[in-house]
Amino acid sequence: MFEDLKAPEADKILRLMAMFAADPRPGKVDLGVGVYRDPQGQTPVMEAVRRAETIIAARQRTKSYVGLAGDPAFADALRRLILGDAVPAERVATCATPGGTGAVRQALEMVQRITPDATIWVPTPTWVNHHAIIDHLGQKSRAYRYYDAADGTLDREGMLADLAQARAGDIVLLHGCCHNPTGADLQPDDWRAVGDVLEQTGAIPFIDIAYLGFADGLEADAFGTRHLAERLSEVLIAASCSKNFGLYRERVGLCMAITSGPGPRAAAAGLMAHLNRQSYAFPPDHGARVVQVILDDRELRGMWEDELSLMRETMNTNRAAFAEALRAETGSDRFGFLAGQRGMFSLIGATPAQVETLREDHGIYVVGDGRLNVAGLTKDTIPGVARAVARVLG
Ligand code: PLP
Ligand code: TYF
Repeated sequence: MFEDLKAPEADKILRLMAMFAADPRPGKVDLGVGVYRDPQGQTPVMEAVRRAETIIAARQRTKSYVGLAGDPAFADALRRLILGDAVPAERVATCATPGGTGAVRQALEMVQRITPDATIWVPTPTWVNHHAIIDHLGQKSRAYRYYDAADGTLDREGMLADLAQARAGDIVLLHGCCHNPTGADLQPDDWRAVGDVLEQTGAIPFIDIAYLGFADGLEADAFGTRHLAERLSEVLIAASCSKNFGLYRERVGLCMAITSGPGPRAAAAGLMAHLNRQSYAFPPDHGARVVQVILDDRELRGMWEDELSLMRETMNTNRAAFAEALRAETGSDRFGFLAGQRGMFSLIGATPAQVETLREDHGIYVVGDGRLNVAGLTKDTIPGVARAVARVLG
């Protein structure tokens, strides 16, 4: 059966990760895959996570199965973190998934099951896995304008004009905060305008929120999600704890469906559990339990929030320092937009050839579309990276 098989094209971000690992040059700099790094260049286990794991190790008496939708206490804690009291729990169906990617997959599977003719509206650009999963499921998709590359900001007018063309029941994919790959986010006023368009068209938002707490703080970063949750009767949400809890390999995600009331909620919850069953039955529990223990314990939660704030400050400090170094190198404000964007990623506007030169000649690893992970920078690497970017992008 495998004789004539052609392997599908590999994920370009993960391919870059392998190339970086194989590069023997000592001065190489990884600005590729979306992993947070501290000022020493490490991705440590967060202290709150370590403590929660100690508590779990001491108290856990069984590793028996939990349930198809995962632990309800985890779902409840993460729902409250993201949604606050924007919607009553009786309207929200939840199901734990392997990572945010699993939540994206399960949400889109639900759409496929319920409304196979729906068009999925995706921002240009968006995370590569959005396209990969939508194409895998054979869903119809349409691009909406999102990013104004000329000044590194949201193309608000283009976005609203395109989304006005969505039909009732279509799905509009939005990034909750820290847009991947542009770092250009919707501001409260933009969320309100998107809410207006969704109300007018009857399209349903699908919010992918993988970086809560990485932009301006837990409350500020949840604004858009909560705003739409308050206004609309139906919202899909895919949440990840990979980044903000540093639990990448544990695979912690939650799929949420806000419904109009208890009846539809029960049906959606049933469908989610069913979809988990078809794919892998029980979602991973360890990382989800770590998140629940942290969120439900005052001391651990405070510790986690402090650590998260430090991570956010590191990224925002890197942004300002990198923009400043590029200003000094280029004598222009061409890269000034980097300081105003949020999250791990920004597009530096490099062509594929320039990305290759950065890698081959300077040992600087940036994703092929010119996406750079600002968390991969440190005080020591910023001057060299800025010099190389200025020279190569000349
Ligand atoms: N959605 C977006 C936009 C992402 O950038 C990521 C990457 O981390 C995810 C979802 C989910 O990641 P994971 O499956 O590792 O939780
Ligand atoms: O965009 C990123 O770098 C992260 C990590 O298939 C990631 O979101 C990259 C590729 C992938 C899954 C996760």
